[in-house]
Amino acid sequence: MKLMGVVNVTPDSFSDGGLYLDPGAAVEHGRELVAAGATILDVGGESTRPGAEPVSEDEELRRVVPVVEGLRGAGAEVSVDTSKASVAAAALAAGATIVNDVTALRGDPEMAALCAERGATVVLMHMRGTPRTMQEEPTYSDVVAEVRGFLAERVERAEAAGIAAERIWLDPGIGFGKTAAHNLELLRRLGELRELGRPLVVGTSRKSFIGRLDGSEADERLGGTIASSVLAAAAGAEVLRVHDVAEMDDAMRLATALLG
Ligand code: PMM
Repeated sequence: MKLMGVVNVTPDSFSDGGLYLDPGAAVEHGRELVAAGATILDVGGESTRPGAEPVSEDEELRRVVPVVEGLRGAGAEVSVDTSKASVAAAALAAGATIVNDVTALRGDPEMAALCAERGATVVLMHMRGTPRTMQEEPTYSDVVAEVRGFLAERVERAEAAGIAAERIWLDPGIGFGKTAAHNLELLRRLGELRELGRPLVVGTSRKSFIGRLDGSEADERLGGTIASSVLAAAAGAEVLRVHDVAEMDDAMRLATALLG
């Protein structure tokens, strides 16, 4: 199990927007997350919160590249959270090894070939619609079957583009075009996604479905984040994408000792 610490270099991410917009502050934060137990740092320059507007390529490059450069050699693998091939290319050149693409290679026609050519690991995430529209009444007949079918199709596309099977990780996209009930169903039946045979990444950290259940605001969702992430790990998630790495690392040590 690996902890992927979130380093958002954005003014508007839902729980930490604007905190680390300065590259120095973002690098410092990333180093703290490594000290706290992160083995992957996910650097993102475009907010994907519900309703978010896209950012320009220039702006995303300006935000992301200095932070990836600053975190090279910090003791963790660096992942770039982007759906733009130009941003991924610059981040890979600056030391990133993982491309975390919330569009699962659908956002930019150049992305799959780039990842194949550079030998990057790719995270393929399920999302219904786009961040601007995704929370407009999402409906599924069987959310787990649909997410599974989508991810299976994206794996085929990625492999057809030349991305090695062992470099493909999958993510159900908690909160991306899903109601609270859909998110719970996906977490409860995570085992069905393991049948795809790829490592699973799960990101519940501070998300609104937790607030729907316990009434918490984004900065009060640590308990729900930990409970959902520990259970996801117990169900087979290999990478947990979280903001609160120190607390998550403590919880996982205990959970691992108990569950083996
Ligand atoms: N969630 C967010 C952003 N990127 N990437 C993956 N692979 N999985 C996620 O669940 C995910 C993601 C939104 O959270 P943030 O705005 O706090 O970064």
